[in-house]
Amino acid sequence: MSRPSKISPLLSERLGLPRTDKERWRLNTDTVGRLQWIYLRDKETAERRPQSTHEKYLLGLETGLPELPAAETASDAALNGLRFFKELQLDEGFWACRYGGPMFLLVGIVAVHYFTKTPFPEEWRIEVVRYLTNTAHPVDGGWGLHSEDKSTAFGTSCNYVVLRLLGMEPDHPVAALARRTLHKMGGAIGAPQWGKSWLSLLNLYEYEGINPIPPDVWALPDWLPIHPSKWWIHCRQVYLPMGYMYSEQLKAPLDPLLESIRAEIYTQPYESIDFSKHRNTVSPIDVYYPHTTILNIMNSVIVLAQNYLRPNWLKRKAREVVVNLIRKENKDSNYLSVGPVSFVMNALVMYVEDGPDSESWKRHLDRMGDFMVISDDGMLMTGTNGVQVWDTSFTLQTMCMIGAAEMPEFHETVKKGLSFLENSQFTENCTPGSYRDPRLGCWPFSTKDQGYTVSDCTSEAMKTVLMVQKLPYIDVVIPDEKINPAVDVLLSLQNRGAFSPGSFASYEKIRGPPILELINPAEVFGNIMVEYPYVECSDSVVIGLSYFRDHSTYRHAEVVKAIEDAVNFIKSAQDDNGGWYGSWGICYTYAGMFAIEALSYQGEVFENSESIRKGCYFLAKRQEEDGGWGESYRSCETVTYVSHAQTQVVNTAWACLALMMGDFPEVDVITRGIKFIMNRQKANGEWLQEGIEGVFNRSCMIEYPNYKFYFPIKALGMYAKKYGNPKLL
Ligand code: LAN
Repeated sequence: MSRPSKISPLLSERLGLPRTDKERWRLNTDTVGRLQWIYLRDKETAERRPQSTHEKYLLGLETGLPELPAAETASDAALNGLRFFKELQLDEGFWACRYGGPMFLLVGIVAVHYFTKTPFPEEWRIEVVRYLTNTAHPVDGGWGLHSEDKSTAFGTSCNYVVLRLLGMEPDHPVAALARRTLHKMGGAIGAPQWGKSWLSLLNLYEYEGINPIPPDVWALPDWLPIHPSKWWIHCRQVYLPMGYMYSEQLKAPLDPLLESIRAEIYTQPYESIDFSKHRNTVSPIDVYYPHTTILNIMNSVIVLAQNYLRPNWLKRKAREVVVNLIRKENKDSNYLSVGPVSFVMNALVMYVEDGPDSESWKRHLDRMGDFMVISDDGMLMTGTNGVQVWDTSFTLQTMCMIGAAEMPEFHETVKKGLSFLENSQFTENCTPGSYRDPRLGCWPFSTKDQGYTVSDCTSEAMKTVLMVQKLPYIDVVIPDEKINPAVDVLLSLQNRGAFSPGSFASYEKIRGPPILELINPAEVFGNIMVEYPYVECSDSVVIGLSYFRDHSTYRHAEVVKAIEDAVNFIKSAQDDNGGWYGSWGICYTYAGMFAIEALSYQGEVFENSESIRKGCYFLAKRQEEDGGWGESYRSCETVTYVSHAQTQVVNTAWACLALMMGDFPEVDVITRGIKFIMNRQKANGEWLQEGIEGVFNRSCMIEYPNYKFYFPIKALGMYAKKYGNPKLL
């Protein structure tokens, strides 16, 4: 069951909660995509630097962008959309957004500030309190794993603690309601392992009540199939510092505030709880991936072993190995780490290891703001340090595909975007011994500084660069010699042998056996232990390599073979009913679009391809009465198509794109979808935010606010090109 939508006016306003002055926020950026919101306390400084259109838009302020001539055709609507979206581009060429959704991140950054006695900036404090107030469940006042989730013990315990640490009194109506809901779920004792770890750091839980996170596994020989270097990158980068916290039993000193929180979040007195009996206590509402018997047995054995058999030298050795790897991760990611959870944990480890005056801790501190974004409902912590390269790639591709890139009014947008992609290409490999693959010549999802390439991000960015550089007014800034290394990496990332041959995973090749999932200890996430074959990643790589195949003869035979093998994988991943399950977007509409696009690049269309026929019918059957599509995030959890209560512009754009790329003969179905998109467009060319668009690990949703721009624009523009741009409205 999803939550009712937000009530207006915002709860924080109805309750009269303090807020900062929206007109004082500015977004600091640099040429490699850094995003940092700063608050100008001084009025005069604020006046000297007027807010830009994108800043106003992101803050939910009036942008003053004009009404555009009413669209009659799909092409008018596409161009109107682009005219609006172009105004949101930053000078450095990329687009910003609020990359929110996950509701378990703030606890990390607040806990690390509290532990290290680092003052939490006042404007952040005010706005985080507003955000949590505004995102609390409208009925029960709790929080879930993500912003559209039902309330869970994880979300509610962690965010309750955040509010209390940030100064909300326990009898404040927001805190009181959340606490009541938490108690109904059995209290904070039912938080999953990650929640228990943060609570333990804050001295609000006891380490003996957490299932073991032995850092010692890092000291095992790395050829072993279970060695963490074989795990999915996010899993290994989170469990690395979490293992350190666990092994060193890091704990904030008890103080009166913590003591009173201890008394608030449980259903019995803190001292009366035997924490060692609660390693496996997780609120049933929270559980997505229950423990397996193997995991439970393993945990019990490790608990005994670490209490009685773990020699001190092993503990020391493990600590040394872990800290060294964290230092490498910091260097290779410019202190950002792969994601927000490992980022704050690594910061904590550096504080403990190197001290409050150390360079390493200060570098982390300087990065904290890269994850904090201000929006109309408050301030949140983002899922990565942005979506810069991903959004820029799709926007530029869209402009090329629909012919807008050739129009003089968009030349600057394209040039700036290309220059950002140029600045974002990796120019160095990672530190040896960090278990990282080559990345030279590749692109990231967010920024070059973050340092991680993803198969599909490289492929989509590469395709974009190739497309843009074919435009007559563009100088080639990334010549073939600089594209070829990206192709080398893409080819090296294709899975071979036992693990879904032909497919592509996300950051790396599949390194470890999927059976490792049996020891997934996180309770709330699925598919985290190793890399998996992802249909969308495989699609994007096929699309990029196909484009490259027609552009260059470099490693031609291998490129052709890689495409062929990946296409076979894509076909084998299609369900009997014609759908493809999407792992990173919601869900079947998302993956359907990518898969059909990939196949269409091989000359497959409805007429000649069974796979495309099935894929098209799968989508066409799910069109709603009003001509739109609406897919619920529940599709991701249940692995079967679930309709959303409301039709959605983004799902509709994906479905229409799929049907057009597959050359679906019932054009009327597509036309109704296109009209639906046009009807939802505002007079200034924009579309408003609807349901959440993305997902990870099957259970956690994440926002992609710019999807509502470039995918509808692409669908409209493609429709106009393909069907002669008839008058529709
Ligand atoms: C992302 C965001 C982008 C996404 C795509 C490129 C869209 C995808 O095709 C491949 C996987 C990738 C890169 C991806 C992986 C997991 C991420 C990084 C995220 C969904 C954004 C946030 C998420 C990360 C794991 C969140 C932090 C939470 C933990 C459980 C560590």
